[in-house]
Amino acid sequence: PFLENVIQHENFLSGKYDTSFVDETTSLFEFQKKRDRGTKMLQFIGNTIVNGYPGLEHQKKPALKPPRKPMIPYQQSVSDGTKQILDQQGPEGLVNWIKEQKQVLLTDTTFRDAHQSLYATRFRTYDLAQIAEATSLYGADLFSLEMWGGATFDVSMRFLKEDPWERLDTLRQRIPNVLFQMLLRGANAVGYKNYPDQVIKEFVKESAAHGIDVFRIFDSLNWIEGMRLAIEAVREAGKLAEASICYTGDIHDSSRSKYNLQYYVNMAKELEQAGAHILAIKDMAGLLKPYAAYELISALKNHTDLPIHLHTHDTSGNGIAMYLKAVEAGVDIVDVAISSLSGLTSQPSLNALLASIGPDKRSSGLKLDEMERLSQYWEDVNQYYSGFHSGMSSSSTEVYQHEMPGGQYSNLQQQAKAVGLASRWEEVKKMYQTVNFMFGDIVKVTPSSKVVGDMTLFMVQNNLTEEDIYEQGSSLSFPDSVVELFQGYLGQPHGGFPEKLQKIILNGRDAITCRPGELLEPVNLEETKKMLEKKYERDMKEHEVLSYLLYPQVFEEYQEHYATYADVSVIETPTFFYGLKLGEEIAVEMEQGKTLIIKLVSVGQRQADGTKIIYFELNGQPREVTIVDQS
Ligand code: 3PY
Ligand code: ZN
Repeated sequence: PFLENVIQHENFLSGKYDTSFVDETTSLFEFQKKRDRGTKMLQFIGNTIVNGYPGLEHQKKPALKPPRKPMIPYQQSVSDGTKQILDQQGPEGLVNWIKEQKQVLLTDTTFRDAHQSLYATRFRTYDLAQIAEATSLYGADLFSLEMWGGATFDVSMRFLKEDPWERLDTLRQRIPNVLFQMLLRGANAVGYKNYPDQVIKEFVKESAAHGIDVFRIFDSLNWIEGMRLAIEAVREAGKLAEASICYTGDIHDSSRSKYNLQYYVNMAKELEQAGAHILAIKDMAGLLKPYAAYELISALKNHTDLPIHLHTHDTSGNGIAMYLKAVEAGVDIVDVAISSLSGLTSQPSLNALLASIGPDKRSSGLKLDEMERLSQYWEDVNQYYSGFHSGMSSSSTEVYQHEMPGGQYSNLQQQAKAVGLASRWEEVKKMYQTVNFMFGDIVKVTPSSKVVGDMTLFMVQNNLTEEDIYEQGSSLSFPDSVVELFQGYLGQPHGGFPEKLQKIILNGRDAITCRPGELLEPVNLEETKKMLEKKYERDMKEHEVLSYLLYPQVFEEYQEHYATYADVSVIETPTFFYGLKLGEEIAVEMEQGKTLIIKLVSVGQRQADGTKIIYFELNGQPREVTIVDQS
């Protein structure tokens, strides 16, 4: 205000005094940006109180009790684990160690696939971090923790408004002993489309530098050409390349010979040749049945020298039975989730598997009572996220028909709801199966599964049958993702695309058969970094540049959110989703040693201009914020 008075003063305006130094000294006009994180946070909480959290029914804050957390003795030190073996002996040393183990090794997927598959990936770093130390202590005998990649990258920025890299750093700091594992969608990285080669290479390098040890790499069409670059990048980073075969169909169903035992054996050999350290069987939908598993694992053990890591989803309810047969056949590692986040579209229960293997036979060093304590924590945390639950309440062998990946089930449901098809979910599942066969019986896993899902919603929404597609053909405007799949931009499916449908969908457009990465415009990381630094007027970290390159719009929206509301990842989850109740008080630790005490005092009436004033106390001082009521 003082400066304003000066520059509006008549003597100043008339130029009576020499004020040219004001013009020449630009630093006079560089004001420190107001960085009141407290007010920004109140804006966020106020907005949630007035408008609700996107995607959740706007409802009163439910009564949510704090989670039961295992008590850990102060300064209890954790035992060394697989992380130390990798760091000391390198990938080959670790592979040899795996082969020497008599017990079946376990990967805990609780931090990634379990909540991706049950709660639309919405678990926040806040809740993962709270249990990280106990997980490190009790889980020292785990093979790995799958805790990153897949949908977590996108969802954390897009919906949770937090930085996925910070999640990785936070957990790495708290869990120093167990290998960290991520899911990498080959040339699609953690996205839904192919990225330029250099982005893939840099992404792997940066993820490794932030603490990822095991990269489970897959291609959504089982196309090995789409995986080679990632395998090489992981090897170069000195980490473990776990190359996957995505399992689809049923090797025991003679009417569907496209994906038979020989197909999988051939693929395993090719992956071994391509440089895999470990072979993953990625049964993303949970289609592998117990006796088929015995046969498949036995055959792969006979034909390759690689340790085998088996992943499944318990959608049918056959998960534990299947694992027991796989253990009998000599599988090296299996994926399980802590009991309260297991079952249904998630992984089979870690606790149940431990109990069923027993102490004598291929048993791991994990203790059931300690796993139960971890499970209690998650049982309580689940209630925060109940609004995102898939709604599936019992296992169902229906999955053997629709073949929908566990990680897609709750997401497709949300998508269907968003386009007004919630009441037609049964139809959606049937159509998903139809679309799979129209597409030539393809492997369905992100992103190919998303394309099948997009085509499914398109057909149900427009009341189109399979016949309609062939009859109305080129007059239809197919979803972009469907066109791109048939153009070859996600790679090539086993056996090629069905020609008739491809012709209809392409409608004169070209298709490619080479690796999309060869055609994509290379990106210049340095220039992108400079551009972002200019735009946001601050230094950009390498990993931020990568977040931008993978998801430009999501990254920009996240930056905007951060500028408006500051770092909301520090707010406890019930408040993040539901705001505060009248009179409720919470403590928010902004950073170590800096805590804000926030209390909601009252919520004003809606005013003529459509806003509401929310009255808080911030560290005992009255503060109010004005929020636009969007209802
Ligand atoms: C993902 O890619 O996110 C998956 O979980 C695939 O199964
Ligand atoms: Zn999975």
